[in-house]
Amino acid sequence: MKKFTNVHDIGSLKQALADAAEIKRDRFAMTDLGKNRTLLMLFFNSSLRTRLSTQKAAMNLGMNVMVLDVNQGAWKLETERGVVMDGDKAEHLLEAIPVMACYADIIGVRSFAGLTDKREDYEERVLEQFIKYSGRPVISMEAATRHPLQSFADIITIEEYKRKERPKVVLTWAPHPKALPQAVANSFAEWAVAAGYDLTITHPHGYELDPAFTQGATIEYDQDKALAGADFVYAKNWSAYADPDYGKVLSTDRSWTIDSRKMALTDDGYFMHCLPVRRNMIVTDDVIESDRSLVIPEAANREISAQTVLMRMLKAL
Ligand code: AN0
Ligand code: CP
Repeated sequence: MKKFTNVHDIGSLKQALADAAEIKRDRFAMTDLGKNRTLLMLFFNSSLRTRLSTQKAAMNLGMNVMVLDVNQGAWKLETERGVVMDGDKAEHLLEAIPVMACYADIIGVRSFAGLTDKREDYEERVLEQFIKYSGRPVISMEAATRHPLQSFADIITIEEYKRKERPKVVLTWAPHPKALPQAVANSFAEWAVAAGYDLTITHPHGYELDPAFTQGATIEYDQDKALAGADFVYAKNWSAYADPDYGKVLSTDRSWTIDSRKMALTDDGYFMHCLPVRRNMIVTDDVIESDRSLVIPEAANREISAQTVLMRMLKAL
């Protein structure tokens, strides 16, 4: 595997889930595979889970790991070609990428959507430059439009907890004070459809996602109706996608917060969120602390999704 940026890069999802299950049974079965191989993880944005779980996955495979926080200690990087670099950015990505590639066998990149220029975000300009100019396998550790390591971990988790072959999965928008990317929601929808789940997406008017990600899902604007009979409730905030409001917060309506009344509409459903989560905005304390909450198993499966991807990349080196 030369890149991991979306569900299609993984090939057969069924096979990927089988590989993940095998890794989960014994995550130390391949401690020699990554010997003398180096993973470079590059963060343009903050992270807790992605940083730790991906590093742990690499260590399980015997890899060496280097982590660079671009905004803390590295030169600030210009990402657009043709810019007169007379501002605060001291280095261009077009030099930085091949330099970093000299030191790494696999490169992971986190680069969120800027949420000001929709075209720039949806063309994945930063991630695509890494793919094009590094000559190394590239892993998206959340890019502008998708978060595939998270979605893969979410699907692994649903497979572990589902009680029927084709569960009803509800992706619901929930309020948040700041503008967040659509990446987690886009990606979850893409993977849930690929997994063959009965997916319903619910959000206030104005929060429609890019239809490229939601084909195969049912859109229901009434959150209570959407939640009826759900096996899994996947909450997430995202900012508006549609023009002219791209990247804006249109609502912080807390009637969309997932609470115990809403969970009671489900079929004894599980609560999911990728974390980090703002309690009592996205979800109430009692729901996230309940025995139906899968937020910790999801986070634990981030190690498994990352190790599955790294294993495949190492085998293809
Ligand atoms: C990020 C997002 O919504 O994309 C990362 C989630 C994994 N969340 C925040 O910035 C709070
Ligand atoms: N879920 C997730 O990707 O978390 P981090 O932003 O902490 O890495």
